[in-house]
Amino acid sequence: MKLVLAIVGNDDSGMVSAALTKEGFSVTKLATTGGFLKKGNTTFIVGTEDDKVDQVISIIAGQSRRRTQLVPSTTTMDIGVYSAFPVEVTIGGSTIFVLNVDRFEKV
Ligand code: 2BA
Repeated sequence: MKLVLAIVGNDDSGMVSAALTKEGFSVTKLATTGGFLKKGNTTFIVGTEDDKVDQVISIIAGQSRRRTQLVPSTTTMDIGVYSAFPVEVTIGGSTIFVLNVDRFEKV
């Protein structure tokens, strides 16, 4: 048995949670915070059989893939004019750890 720990951005966590649950995986969600950016993210804990780990990773990747998005940005010019232009930013992406489970019990 394996334990999948997946750190997912909060924007994608709802979709990841819904997709994992729909496919029958038991999921625990922790509200976590990235140490570098101090932004909220969600850590998923999924205990599953070895042969289902790839499916879990594929579901998480499918719902949280790293992608780019155009966001509006403004700048002030010397003559006091505001200029609006779109800036491409990278969003999404997940960090996934797979750990061996020595023992699993529900009592
Ligand atoms: P990512 O590498 O995609 O990491 C996103 C979040 O995943 C991290 O949030 C952290 O919560 C978790 N994470 C990633 N790698 C981890 C690991 N090896 N162990 C435990 N948790 C891990 P943040 O720490 O806020 O980082 C946000 C983004 O800032 C990172 O995106 C990375 O692009 C950048 N970053 C992180 N630490 C950095 C550093 N020391 N120097 C430069 N850039 C850094």
